[in-house]
Amino acid sequence: MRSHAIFFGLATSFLELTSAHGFVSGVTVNDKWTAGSDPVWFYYAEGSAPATAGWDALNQDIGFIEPANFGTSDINCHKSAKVGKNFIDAKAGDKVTFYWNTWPDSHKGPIINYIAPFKATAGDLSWSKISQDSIISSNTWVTDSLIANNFTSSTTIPKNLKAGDYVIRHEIIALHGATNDNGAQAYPQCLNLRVTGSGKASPSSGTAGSKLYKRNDPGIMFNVYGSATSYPYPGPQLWTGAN
Ligand SMILES: [Cu+2]
Repeated sequence: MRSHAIFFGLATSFLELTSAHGFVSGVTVNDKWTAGSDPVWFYYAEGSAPATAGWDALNQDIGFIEPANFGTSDINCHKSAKVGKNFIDAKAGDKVTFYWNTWPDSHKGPIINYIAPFKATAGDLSWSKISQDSIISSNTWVTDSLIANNFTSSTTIPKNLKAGDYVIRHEIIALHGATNDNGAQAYPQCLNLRVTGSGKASPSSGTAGSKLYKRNDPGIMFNVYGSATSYPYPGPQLWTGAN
């Protein structure tokens, strides 16, 4: 069994050094809060970490998945992720607002949301992209909006999505180093989602996490310091079959 006090102390100092990045501390749907996974879970005594809807991962450095690892299972829900224990309750058509604990100004890039039919193992998830945002206006990115909105970002659950259990994957791809090969940084966050409603549409097929991106995709090797007015989104086309 891990020693709670000693490891919590280490975690606190480690998180202070690296807290410039962030994680999704939770979501709201219709003003109801559901907690996500806090990476500090790792330092709790075995079995005593709080149960949340978020997938726990080995992201205690609040770090990222580098493009060299985009072909691995880690790109699904962050490093060595384990299924969340709770679910966010929502109706098809509801707005889900993600609360990041913080985010650095310098880490501009797109925010992309996916859903997958629920599976308990990251490598079994098959993703359909439901929304994506990037450049708002010259040199202003959706990550700037996130910071301006108290570190929040929202997406809408497709209104005709069939009721059932899903995993929602909310991701920021930071592009501050992306002019270099292997310089982009993916910050995927997964949470379990229980959808109700009378919708009829199921994602017919999705994309395995390990097939979403390649390190030389134009949206992964991208100059964020130029004056681009459009952004070549990486990953599959938007799935609109339940809109
Ligand atoms: Cu960074």
